[in-house]
Amino acid sequence: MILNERIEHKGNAFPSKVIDFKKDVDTLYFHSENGVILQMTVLRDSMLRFRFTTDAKFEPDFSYAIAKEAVKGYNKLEITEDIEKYIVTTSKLICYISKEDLRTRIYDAIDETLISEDELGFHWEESYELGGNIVKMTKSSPTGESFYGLGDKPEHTNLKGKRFQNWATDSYAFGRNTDPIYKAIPFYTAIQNKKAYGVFFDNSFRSHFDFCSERRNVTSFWAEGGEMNYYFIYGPKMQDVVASYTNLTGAPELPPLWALGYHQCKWSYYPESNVKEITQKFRDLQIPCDAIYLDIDYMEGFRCFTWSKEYFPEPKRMVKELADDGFKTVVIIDPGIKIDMEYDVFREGLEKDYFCRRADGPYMKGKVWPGECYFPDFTKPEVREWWATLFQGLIEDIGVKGVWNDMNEPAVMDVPGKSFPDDVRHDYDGNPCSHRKAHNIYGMQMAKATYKGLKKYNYPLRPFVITRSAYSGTQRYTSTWLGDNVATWEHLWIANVQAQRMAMSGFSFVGSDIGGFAQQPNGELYARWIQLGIFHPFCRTHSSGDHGDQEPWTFGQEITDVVRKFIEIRYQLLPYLYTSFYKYIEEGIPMLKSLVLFDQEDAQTHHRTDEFLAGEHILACPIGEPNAKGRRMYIPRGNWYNYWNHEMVEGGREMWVDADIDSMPVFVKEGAIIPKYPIQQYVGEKNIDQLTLDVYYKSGKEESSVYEDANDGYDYTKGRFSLRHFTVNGKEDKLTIKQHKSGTFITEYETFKINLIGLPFQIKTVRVDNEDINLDDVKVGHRVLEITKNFNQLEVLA
Ligand code: MIG
Repeated sequence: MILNERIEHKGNAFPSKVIDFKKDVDTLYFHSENGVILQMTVLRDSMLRFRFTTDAKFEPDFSYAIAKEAVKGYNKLEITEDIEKYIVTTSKLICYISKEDLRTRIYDAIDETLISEDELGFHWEESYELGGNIVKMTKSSPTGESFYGLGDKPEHTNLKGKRFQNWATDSYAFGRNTDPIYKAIPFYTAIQNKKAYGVFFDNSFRSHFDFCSERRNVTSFWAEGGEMNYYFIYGPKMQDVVASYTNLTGAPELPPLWALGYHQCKWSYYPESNVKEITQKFRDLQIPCDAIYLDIDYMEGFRCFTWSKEYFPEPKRMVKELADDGFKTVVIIDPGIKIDMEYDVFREGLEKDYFCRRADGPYMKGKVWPGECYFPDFTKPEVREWWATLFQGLIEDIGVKGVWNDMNEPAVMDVPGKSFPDDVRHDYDGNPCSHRKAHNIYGMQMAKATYKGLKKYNYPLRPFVITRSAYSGTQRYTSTWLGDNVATWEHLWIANVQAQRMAMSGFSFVGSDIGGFAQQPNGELYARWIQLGIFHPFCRTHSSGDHGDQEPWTFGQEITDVVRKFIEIRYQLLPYLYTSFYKYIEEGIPMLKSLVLFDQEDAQTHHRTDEFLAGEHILACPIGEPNAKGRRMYIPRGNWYNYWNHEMVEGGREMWVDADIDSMPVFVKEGAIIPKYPIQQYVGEKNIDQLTLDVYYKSGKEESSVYEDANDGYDYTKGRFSLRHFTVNGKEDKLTIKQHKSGTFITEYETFKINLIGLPFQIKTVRVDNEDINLDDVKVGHRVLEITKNFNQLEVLA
């Protein structure tokens, strides 16, 4: 095969000629003369893992990212060779491995187009000071290739032409060019010739990605230690790449339904009377809300797992009273444990030797909110078990329903690097290492330990955890927010792209601090941000509180009404959001889809940032500037109904959409069925005695589903759920809705209220399961029917 002439780079070493090849079931080993081994595993027909060592031997294979349940198995694995290369063929991919230098080329097995090709390929630089290698990979990138993903980068959706690094960093008031910030998710998807593939570089050291920034036609990624260890994931659909990555790194369990409600937070609501005042105001003003947060001031001197006697003298009573009013209490827990011999958590951690140590033995001492602290080594299983037990008081006894993990990058105040020094030691689940390797997974392991605690003490109900820092795979344990943003219009844009990017990075349960954390928004900005926020899987207002109030009623009557209207829409859409969560955990389908993810074939979508799909069928686009009466936006291909006036628009073009302050551009895909609940002030306030189905007529077919269960608990894992699958099929004079239900959960409502939107004819006949029924019995309005929920087939005829 003809590969680019190898360029010798100063200081870099390269694999030499292959001298040996072995196969062990799904794994192939290619040994080169100079001690490099490429271990290539065929995980699936469309997923290959590449792992290199330069020392003739591999270290134990250990990763925090990979899910135990990840699907493995392929239909075809064939290995052949010719003079210059080995050829590995699966049913989806053909991979060439050069005998000269281990460079690879990957082709689509079906149409044999080239998908990805090593440029310099794997190479490395020895790191004498620190030991090990800086491991590097470069791949050729044809003009026209686009790049997406990489977690929380506050940047344009398309990463082409830019360079990033992954090193979890506390980033108060970060901006559009700040990199890195809180999360480290070394996974990207590329689209080339309308075909998508992904690369997951599973290396927890500080890593770097260069998307044609240094050299125009080269993409590279490297890490400051560890192994060159990456997964190549083929689509060709971007959604399939993301779904495979999500399967590989794991999906969460279903959250309790209330967690998809609206949450109110501030640093800080205290004392108790202030908390009560806030929650009461929600009920008085009839603004739905499910969760109230307590920030660090609820503790006694910022000691985790304690309560301020002054501000919260009787937490159990308070939490219960809040719960009686429909509010779930969520409390913050930071990693820093105050050095204080009178403090039992500290004493126990010290006695049991659970805190991180410096290389030469002393404890890792750092200043955070409580003052000087030690920090648990969450990378040690025993420490995670211990941490989990600490939640008994908060959860089992006091009745707290959710825990918020902050500062877990980990953040340390007033020190260079704002975190632990590199020499700090970690157990890394029995693979002892320095902080260089453990830094990026520290927050993840803290969130995991917290999740374990909640799962244990909240059982049989579901845990709810929210974390600030994360590595790939963290989505298995927790939701996340996007850190300390700012109350500016630019940050509204950032929140939008960050949330989309997180979703396409396998982490859907995400939301921003609505209104901005630092500074105070004006009413207009707050309202526009709420409009965006109701479409994010996690929907919470949070602010630092230093700059004034930030509650739905802070900005006067007009804004309060707008905010209420949109939060009410979120509550109506709960079954829709819940269904998209279900699809996310079952199939890995991201809950938010950037347009490129929705329709990669349309090159127009490759550079769009603002428009996105929430779930399968709703297209939304926030208003991103003041005084707007609407905006221009790109409507993706297909026909869409304007959510507000039901006018149909044809997509594949940019257009102006009206949206005064009380509105926002929202469209529904034709053929969709959008399920709705009545407005509730909190989840469970009402019995759902009717499910509304908004049916958007389409000439042709479209599928929708509605997932429901007991809204909490684990019975759903034993089949106690209700999954309705609907197929809408529209003709000129007839609309058919087929329903197929699976699962053993019996939803409590008796009827569906069916709104037939865009129906192009007058209803003359209604047929349920092949029987004509009396129109007067089912017609409750112009194009509104009330039908028993048990129908298999509903036909509406002209
Ligand atoms: O140093 O707990 O991102 O959400 O309100 C600041 C106080 C610590 C940072 C979090 C923010 C939280 C705040 N915390």
